[in-house]
Parts: sequence; structure tokens; C-alpha cells
Amino acid sequence: MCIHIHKLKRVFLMHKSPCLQSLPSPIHSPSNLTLTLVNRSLQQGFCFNILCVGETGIGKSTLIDTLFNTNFDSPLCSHFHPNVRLKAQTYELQESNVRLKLTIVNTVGFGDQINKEDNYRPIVDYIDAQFEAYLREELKIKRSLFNYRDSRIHVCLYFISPTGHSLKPLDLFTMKRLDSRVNIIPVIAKADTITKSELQKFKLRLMNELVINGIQIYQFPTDDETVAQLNASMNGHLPFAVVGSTEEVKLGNKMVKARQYPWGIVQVENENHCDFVKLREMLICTNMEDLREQTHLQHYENYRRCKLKEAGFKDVNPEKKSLSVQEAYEFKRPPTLCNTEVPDLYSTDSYKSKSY
Ligand SMILES: Nc1nc2c(ncn2[C@@H]2O[C@H](COP(=O)(O)OP(=O)(O)OP(=O)(O)O)[C@@H](O)[C@H]2O)c(=O)[nH]1
Ligand SMILES: [Mg+2]
Repeated sequence: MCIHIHKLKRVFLMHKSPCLQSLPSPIHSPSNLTLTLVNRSLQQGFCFNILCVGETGIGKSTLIDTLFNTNFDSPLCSHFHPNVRLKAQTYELQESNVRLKLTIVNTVGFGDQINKEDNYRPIVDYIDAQFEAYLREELKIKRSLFNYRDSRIHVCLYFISPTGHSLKPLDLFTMKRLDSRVNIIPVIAKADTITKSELQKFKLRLMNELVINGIQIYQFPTDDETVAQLNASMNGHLPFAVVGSTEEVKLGNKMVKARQYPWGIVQVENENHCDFVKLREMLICTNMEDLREQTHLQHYENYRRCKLKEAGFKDVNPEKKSLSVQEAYEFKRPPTLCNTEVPDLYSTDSYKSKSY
């Protein structure tokens, strides 16, 4: 299967492990150590979980097939359900010695209902359920996090309709509910259906609306000097305007992925036509590791903190002295972990007045 795993390998090699940075000066040569760690990670393989949120027929499956240069054969889903459902499919991809477990989670029926107010709920529940499963594993006496099948969502591709107007209340409401739980990368779907000048204005308006409504989208990190410049410039292109197609068209003497129209072709991988290449580079190559890290260090950490607090765990006693493990458990009050609800981290009152 031809995917861009050769680039993933480069990312692994580029990624600076924090434990390497904190090691005292040379026990082994750093290059040997780096290689050992890289090889171990490569052998072990790694997982990457993508959530695609977007209205029915907006181009979710086509974009994923285009990104990974394959046909995932996503099963046709019935759209005659009263609620939004989530469908997860896992694929094992391998190129040379790199193994990637890729899970694609798709929303089915998102935006189909007359009353869309609860459309976000199954998505939030799904994300939380994956955090919950991880937390339970972590809290087990005999835990096996090393070979734990991590299903936490690393990135949410949020598909925006190319209306040229503004974000729909459904989009605002859903993104607001998701932004404290997952790294959101917004994409303007079917960008071949909007003109270049409209697209520029649309992008600006969308970013403005996200800021006004306090919605945090994922920012490509600029703290690592090897990718700082690239990431900073890519942040300025958000939301990416994408076109998906697995159809190949002959252009000169080579075949290119494109959408063919009576008046010409839109080339998916031509940066003058759309931002598909930018998205692929950022998602699969440059920032895959950071997305995984942010999921663990920021979003899962939020979930874990709320859940343990709710369950009555404490780090310090009323005199602000740290507690032993025994004392921490004594502070824990019933009901136990299983029955507690995680409160929403952000209030969404500001959206309640919006009509659907
Ligand atoms: N113009 C245009 N059409 C697209 C693009 N991507 C997909 N399509 C078309 O849109 C239709 C729906 O695409 P899908 O990828 O099946 O959309 P989806 O979001 O997965 O649909 P559901 O799974 O049913 O919700 C198909 O006819 C695609 O060929 C695009 O970038 N531009
Ligand atoms: Mg689909």
C-alpha cells in the first residue's frame, strides 16, 4: 500500500525525545541512542486515530482515501437514522519496517436532522469513551499500557461547507463542544466549488468567527526550530481548502489526481489549486507526533483531572500537605469512578440563543 510512511520515518527521526534531552552527557553516543529508540518505536508500530466530522456527502471518505492514496472501501451507511452515529474502522498499514494502525472514525448522519441541537452529543460521548477506556487501563493494578490499543482521537478534521458565507450555527456549536477534547483542524471541503477571491474572504471570515466565539483550533507548533518556520506559515493558511479525488487524469506525460470538469481539471496536488498538499504534509508528516502528544498531555490530562476530582481524589490534604497513596484513596468519596459524569469544560451558554 503506497502511503506516505517514508515521510513518517523522517518525522520519527526528527522528533526529539524528551528523555534524550534530559540525559547526562554521553553515556552512549546520542546518535546510537536515538537510533535505538527510533528502531524500537518503528518495530512496535504506532497508531493514529482520525475523526472526520462533517455533513453527509461533504467529501469525508473521498478526502481520507486521497490522503492515504488508497481506497478504504468505507461501507455505505444508512442515513435514515434519527441520530448521528459514529463509525470506526481500523486499518493496518505497513511500508518497509514501519507499521501504522490507522483508525478512521466517521460521523454518519451529521446535520441530517431537522433539530440539530444534539448532533454534537454522540461525538463528545465517543471521544470521552476513548479517554475513559485509557483511564481505566491506567488505573488497573495490572496495567498493560505498553501494548494497549490506544483509541483516543488524535485529530478531528472538521469539514466546513464551501458556502462562502459563514460558519453554520451547527458548526460553531459542535466545534465549541469539541475544542477542549480534541485537536481540531478545520478544512473547507470541496474547495473547487468556490472561486479564488471568494475563498480568501471566506477563510478570513471563518477564522474571525472562530476567534470571536472563542473556539480553539489546533495550532501547528512553532517551538521546535526545525519546523517552526514551516508551521508558522501553515498556521496562516488555516482553514485548509481541500479537494479530494482518487481519480487519475493524464496531464502531459504523467498521471495526476484530479477532478475533471467540462472546462478543465482541478489538480488535487497542485498548490495553486487547493491546500490538499499542505494538509497532508502537516497531518501525516510534520505534526503527527505532536498531535499524538497534545492528545495525551493536554486533552487526556484535562479529562483525567476532571474525572479524578469528581471521584473525590485529592493530591493534598486541607493543610496543603501532599498525601500518601493510602490517604489519597481515603479522600476518595463514593460513588466510585464508574458512575461519575465529567462536567463540560467550557460553558456553551452563548450558543443557546442561536436557532437551528
Ligand atoms: N466537487 C467536489 N466533489 C467532491 C469532493 N470530494 C468528494 N466529492 C464528491 O462528493 C460526493 C460525496 O463524497 P463522499 O466522500 O462520499 O462524502 P462523505 O462525506 O463521505 O459522505 P457520507 O459518508 O455519506 O456522509 C461524491 O460524489 C464525491 O465524488 C471535492 O473535493 N469536490
Ligand atoms: Mg463517507
